[in-house]
Amino acid sequence: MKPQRLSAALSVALAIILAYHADAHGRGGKQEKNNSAKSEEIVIDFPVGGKMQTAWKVQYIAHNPGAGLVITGAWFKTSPAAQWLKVVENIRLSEIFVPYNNGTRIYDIGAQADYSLLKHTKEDAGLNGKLLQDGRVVQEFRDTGVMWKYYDKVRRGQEMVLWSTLGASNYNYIMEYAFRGDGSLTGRLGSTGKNYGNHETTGHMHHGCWRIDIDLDDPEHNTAHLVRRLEPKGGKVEDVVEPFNKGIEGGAKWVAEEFTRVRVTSKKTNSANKLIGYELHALRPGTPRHWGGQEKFTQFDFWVTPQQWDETYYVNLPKFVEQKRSIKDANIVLWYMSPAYHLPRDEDGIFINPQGKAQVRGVAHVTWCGFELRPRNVFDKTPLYP
Ligand SMILES: [Cu+2]
Repeated sequence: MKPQRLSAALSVALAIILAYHADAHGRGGKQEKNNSAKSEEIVIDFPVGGKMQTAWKVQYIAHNPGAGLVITGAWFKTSPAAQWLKVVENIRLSEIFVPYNNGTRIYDIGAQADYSLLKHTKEDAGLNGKLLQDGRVVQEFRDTGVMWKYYDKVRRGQEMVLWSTLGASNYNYIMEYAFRGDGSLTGRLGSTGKNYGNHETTGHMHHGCWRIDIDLDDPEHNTAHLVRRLEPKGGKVEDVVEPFNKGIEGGAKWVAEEFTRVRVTSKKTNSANKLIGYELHALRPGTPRHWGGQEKFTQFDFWVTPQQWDETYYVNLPKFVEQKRSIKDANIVLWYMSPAYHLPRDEDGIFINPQGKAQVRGVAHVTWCGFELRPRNVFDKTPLYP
C-alpha cells in the first residue's frame, strides 16, 4: 500500500481510470506472449525422491514490475505411462483489493502496477528452498502431512511450491502456488508487513482477486457447473449440479450452508466413463460485500466468463458479463475473490507511541487467503497409497 492517505473517492476514481487503462492495454497473455520475460518450466515427479507415480509440469513468469508471479501453464500426469493432461493456461492475481473500515480504498496491483518483486535470500527460502529467477522466485518442497492413514499403513502428501513477494510499500504480498502429488493445486495470497500509516488500528481487508484460466484437456470444450449440497428441514439431502448461471457468463455466491463450489468438466472421460473435471474450492473465513461505486465486483464470490485476453481486470467483471456470452462447452475463465480480514491486534506490534499516539512500529504477521483446485474423476482410482 502507498503510505500516502488516499480519500475513498479519490482512490475509487483512480481505480476506475486504471481499470480502463489496464484493459485498454491488454495487460495479460497477449502481451505476455510478446513480453521479453519468458516462461520457465519445471517438471516434478511425485513422490519426490521416490519411484514416480504422478507428475506436474509447471510454467511460470515472474512479472517485474507488474502482476507478479503468474502461472502460465500446468499439466498433470496421473501415472508414468499417462499423457500430460492440461489443467491450467494461466493463473494470476488480477488485483489485491484493500478496503478499510473507515472508507479508505486501496488497489494494490491494478492501481500500483509498478510495484516490484523482492529479491529473496537463503533466509527467505528456508531449509528446503531454492532461489530461482535471480532470487525473485522461491521454490520449496513441502511435506503436507498425512494424506491417508489406515492402521499400520500411512501415506504422506507432498507439494512443490513456487512463491514470490510483491513489495507494496508498507505491505509485502506473498503470491504462492502449490502443486501436489494428488493432482490438486492451491493459490494463496499472504499479506504481511507493517500496518498502514494513520490506520494502525483500523480494521481492513486484503482480498485476493484471482483470474483462473483453467484449460482442462481441450480448452475450447470446458463447461462450468455450480455444485451445492442442500439439506432442507424435513426434506431430503441432495447434491445439486447445475450449469453455472444457466450457461451464461455471470456470478454466483458462496453459501456456507451449501458447500458451494465450481466444477469444470472437459469432454474427456476416465476409464469409468465419468467426465474428468476440476473443482474450485473456496478457502475462506467469511464473506465480504462492499458498496462503493466501483465495488460491484464484490457482490459475487465466483464469476465465470469466456476467455478473452483483453479482459483481465477483476474490477471490470460486472461490465464484462453484461455481454451475456455463453460459457457452455467453451474456453472459460474462473474468477474468485479470496477474502481476508485483518483487525489489528497487539500482536501486530507496538502501534501506540508513549504519548498515546498511533504510530507504525508494527509487525503484521502473514494473513493467508486463497483457493484450491481439486481433481474430480481425473484418476480412475488413486495410485497414492502404499
Ligand atoms: Cu492488514
